[in-house]
Amino acid sequence: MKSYRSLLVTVLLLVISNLSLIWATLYELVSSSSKPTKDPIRTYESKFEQQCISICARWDDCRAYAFTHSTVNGNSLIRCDFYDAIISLQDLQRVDGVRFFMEKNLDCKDLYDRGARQSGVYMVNLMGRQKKAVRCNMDVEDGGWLVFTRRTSQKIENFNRLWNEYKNGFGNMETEFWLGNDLLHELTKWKPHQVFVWGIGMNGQEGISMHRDFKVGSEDDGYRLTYDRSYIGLKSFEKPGILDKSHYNMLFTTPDRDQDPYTTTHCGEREESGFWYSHCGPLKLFRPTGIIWSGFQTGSTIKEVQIMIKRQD
Ligand SMILES: [Ca+2]
Repeated sequence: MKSYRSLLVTVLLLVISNLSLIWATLYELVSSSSKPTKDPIRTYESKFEQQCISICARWDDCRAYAFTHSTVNGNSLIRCDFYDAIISLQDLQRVDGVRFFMEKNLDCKDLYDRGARQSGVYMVNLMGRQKKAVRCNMDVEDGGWLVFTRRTSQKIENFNRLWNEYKNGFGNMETEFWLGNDLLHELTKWKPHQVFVWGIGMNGQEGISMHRDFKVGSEDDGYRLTYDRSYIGLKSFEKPGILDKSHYNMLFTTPDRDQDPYTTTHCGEREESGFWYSHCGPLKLFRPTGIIWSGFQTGSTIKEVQIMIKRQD
């Protein structure tokens, strides 16, 4: 009888530890020294961290938890704060000794589908294999867009960069940046994506270009750019985009690598930035002097441009 009981206890412990393992894979550590600025929906005190995980996993409205471990008068105390919303990195405050966990999300689309509505920088588990902070645009066209480059009239970032810098990415997600061509290739190889080029003028007028099946080739193929050339029109915008006319099937060009088909000119050198140039192209986002998107608005009158991608349904 005694051995039967101990077997039962062992089996139960095994089941519990396996469940905890399954639950643990639902969350990931976002920060080891911060917690959300907003108030938790519930708080729980426990002796084991696993309890916090399993409670959050059981509640449909639990999206994240902060875990605080402290010792009071020699007694170990664990406090779990639960949150019902996905938290962006801007909404975290530094608090030593608090670890913050969030549901695993593969990309900005996952975040949007789970209720995130604020554009900003989020920690995601990209493609299920790479933990990375990415900028998500949740405002335009049903949200869930992963921004791969952003340029504003403030011209903060230097885009006059070399092949390897465009390959690996550079800049600051809060301001201006280029996510990286290797990552663009991996993402668009992983799942079909649509692309959305969005710009806004100083007068508030918006211009866009939107296409399905956006793909960036491998480095060996010069990061060749392809997409469905039919334009997806949207009523909220006045003018169609122009990405399809000049950039289709172009290889990536940087100031140190000329792959554009303009035989007498090196567009990367002339424009002092990288892009899928053809005849130096109508879309010049990164000139040191400002953004040019001919057919939309010219010169420095453009306030901001973002190019973003989203996993297709
Ligand atoms: Ca050339």
